[in-house]
Amino acid sequence: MCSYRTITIERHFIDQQALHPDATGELTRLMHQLAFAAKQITKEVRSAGLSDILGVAGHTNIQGEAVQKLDEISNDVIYRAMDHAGVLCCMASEEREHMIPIPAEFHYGKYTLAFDPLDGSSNIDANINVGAIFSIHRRVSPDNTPGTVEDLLQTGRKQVAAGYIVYGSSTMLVYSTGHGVNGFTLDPSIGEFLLSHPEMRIPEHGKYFSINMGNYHYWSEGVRKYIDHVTTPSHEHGTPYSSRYIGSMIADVHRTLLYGGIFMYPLDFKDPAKPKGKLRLLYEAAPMSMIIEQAGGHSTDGHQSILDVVPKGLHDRVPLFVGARRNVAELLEFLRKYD
Ligand code: P6P
Repeated sequence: MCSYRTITIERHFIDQQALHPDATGELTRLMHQLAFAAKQITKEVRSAGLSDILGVAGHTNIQGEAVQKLDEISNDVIYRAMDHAGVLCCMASEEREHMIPIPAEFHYGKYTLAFDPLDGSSNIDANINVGAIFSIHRRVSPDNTPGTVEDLLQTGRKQVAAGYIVYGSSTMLVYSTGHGVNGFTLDPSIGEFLLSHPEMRIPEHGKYFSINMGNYHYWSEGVRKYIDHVTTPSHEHGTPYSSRYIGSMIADVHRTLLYGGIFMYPLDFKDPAKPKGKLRLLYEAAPMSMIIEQAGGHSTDGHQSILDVVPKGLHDRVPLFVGARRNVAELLEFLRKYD
């Protein structure tokens, strides 16, 4: 009987594929290519402090943010791992304004990939956890033709698979195809992702809240009242909770998945250029929400599940409240009462 530690991610993909008799193996190949890209980016991230790839690349992206050199490297590694694989009809990246087509010389596959190649990249120089987030949909346009933006603009509920790769004390790949959540840790000595966190479940509740407190005076009354609640000592309510905020969504949500609590990036009135909040729907909020909901948690924009928000553009932003079911329910009570 092999232990979890010896189940490689490749074997897990094969086992998952066996659950779908009509599977063609395209999704398996897609996930395998993502795992390969993760190993390549791990090598770059681990050596970033020793090679001239820290710091900014000298230009800004569609978001108006300074592009980090590792952003570009990670974006290119994922693109080159996927463009020829014959499993995608198009892609979208945080680092590219428009849809990324599959070159005409390659087969057009039946899936789309939207990704944030390096979330939290502004923290790279401080050696803080960063990572990639990915979202996969089944195309809606005819097979064997070039993909279209409509193939990408689908709700999170329709994701075929989603997940993230976090480069921390170790490299972890966490993903779901709609049948629960599994986490794999890269064993650098053999270059394999091994099943380290089978069937991940988020606790029902947690005494952690994660939010950028510097924006307190820009939030709605409901959000401020909730934060006042979780920071006010009360034996009855078991408060105050502990505050945890890394400033890399991928790391903050990964911790929330493991320990419970809630991560929040509400709509704030600080930046008129971001009337819908800061985080992007397609390749940040929706994939991370699929993971949390598949693990038994909940995710909302304050009004509806993130997974039901219909994207209108590749870089739509949404307010995000995601975490343990009881923590999110508690937050929603304050929004309903005060907003
Ligand atoms: P702030 C990183 O730049 C990011 O997009 C998310 O990963 C993170 O949660 C958020 O921005 C942090 O934003 O305004 O708190 O610095």
